[in-house]
Amino acid sequence: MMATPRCLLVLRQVLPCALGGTGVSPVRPPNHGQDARATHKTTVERPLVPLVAALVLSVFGTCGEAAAAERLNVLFLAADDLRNDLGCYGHPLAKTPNLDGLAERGTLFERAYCQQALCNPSRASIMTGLRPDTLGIWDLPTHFREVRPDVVTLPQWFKQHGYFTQNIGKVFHNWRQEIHGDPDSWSVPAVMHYATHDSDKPQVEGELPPNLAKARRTECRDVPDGAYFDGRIAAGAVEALRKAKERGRPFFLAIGFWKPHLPFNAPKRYWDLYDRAQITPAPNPTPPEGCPAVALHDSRELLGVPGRPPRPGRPSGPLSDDEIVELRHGYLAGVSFLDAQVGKLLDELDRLDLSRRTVVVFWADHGFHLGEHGLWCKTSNFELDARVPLIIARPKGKARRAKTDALAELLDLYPTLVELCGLPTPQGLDGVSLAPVLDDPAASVKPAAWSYSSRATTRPVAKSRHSVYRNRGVRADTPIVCGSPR
Ligand SMILES: [Ca+2]
Repeated sequence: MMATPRCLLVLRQVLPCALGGTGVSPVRPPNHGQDARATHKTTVERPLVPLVAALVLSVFGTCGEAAAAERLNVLFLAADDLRNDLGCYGHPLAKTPNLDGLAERGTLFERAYCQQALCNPSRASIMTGLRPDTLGIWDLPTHFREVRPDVVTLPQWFKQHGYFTQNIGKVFHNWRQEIHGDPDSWSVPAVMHYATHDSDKPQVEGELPPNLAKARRTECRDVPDGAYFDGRIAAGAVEALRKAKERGRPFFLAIGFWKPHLPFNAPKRYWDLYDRAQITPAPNPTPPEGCPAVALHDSRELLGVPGRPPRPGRPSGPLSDDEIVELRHGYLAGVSFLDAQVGKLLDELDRLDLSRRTVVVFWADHGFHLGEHGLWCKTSNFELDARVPLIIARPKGKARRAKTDALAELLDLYPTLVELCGLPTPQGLDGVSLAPVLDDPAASVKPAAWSYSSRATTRPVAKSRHSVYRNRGVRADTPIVCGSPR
């Protein structure tokens, strides 16, 4: 549940290893800065690829269709701002029976890392299989099509190989962007994918029950799941699974839940799963001793922008202890709300007898802080932000019930799912397939995992993590090899 100050101390202890080449090698920053962006013209984005794929499908005709009918489906489940606060990851309070059940029949990655603890760069990286530095995207507004118009996304690759691809909910980050999601990725238009989190207001028939929560950006109302985005997304996903079953084509169904992202507005029944008396403020509410300022931020997403007047209806400034505990309670409620929606999909998958033919993957775009290190929300490279839950469950009957310490990066999902479903692997991806780890949890496919930010680049190596800092807010700056953040 908590991150310890050990994170950054460990970074420093192992830095000589990264700089001097001793220990784990070769470990180099992959594809940094402009050089990488200029030279990384990949096969995956060449327009020739879809033409070749289409030609192959055409040539093989009905044989290809028959083969496609035998292919595995993909249920691709995304969570927003979810750190590893799940029962299956050992959280002492979290009630997440459905995700725990998914982990029971799949492989749980103990050391999976996002590529940047911010929605857009993380999701752009996952969906293209390219690092933030390869894409040149470290911020919220830049859509990956602006910098890589011909890149072939993960679902687009499946679509080009005969799959029916569909998106319900937030998969691509899209708010503040001219392009809404990525229409090229899907066989049908995405739905419930473009909004702001604060527009997730309760929708009920009749009188709206009172808000029983008091802390800023919390809401506790006795309303049904469907009052909020994620309840409606789950209902839409259940319907999509039924139609996919009828359609009979292999499918790639991407469901993006908006929780447990702020505001913490899970329906009351999920708040009621927890005893407030058992919830405490973070035991490490101050930055680690000697922590460089570049590793920290001002928590403006929750606390407001320093020096600016608070937004209407949104308090700013320090939190009281009661608020802190209520926020931590609300986060857990959101995690359980999310878990319940995932459960609806997994139950429907079983009911439709699709579990035997479907790979289920669950991931979060990045983690979150709830007062640890004096931080709220995300964008740091501490473990609580960079480390993410990742569960991959192959079709039932090949259950692993495994946990692995193998390093994994979210951009590895692209080559992993492609391999699991028997598709050709496009060249030029920055990740590697995790399939060997699914076969053997003791296996390892990479020596390092990298997380980036506009302030810092961090890479876990073996059992440690290394940092390379870039200038804060300067996207194309040459990274400064650690120890002397400018
Ligand atoms: Ca996010």
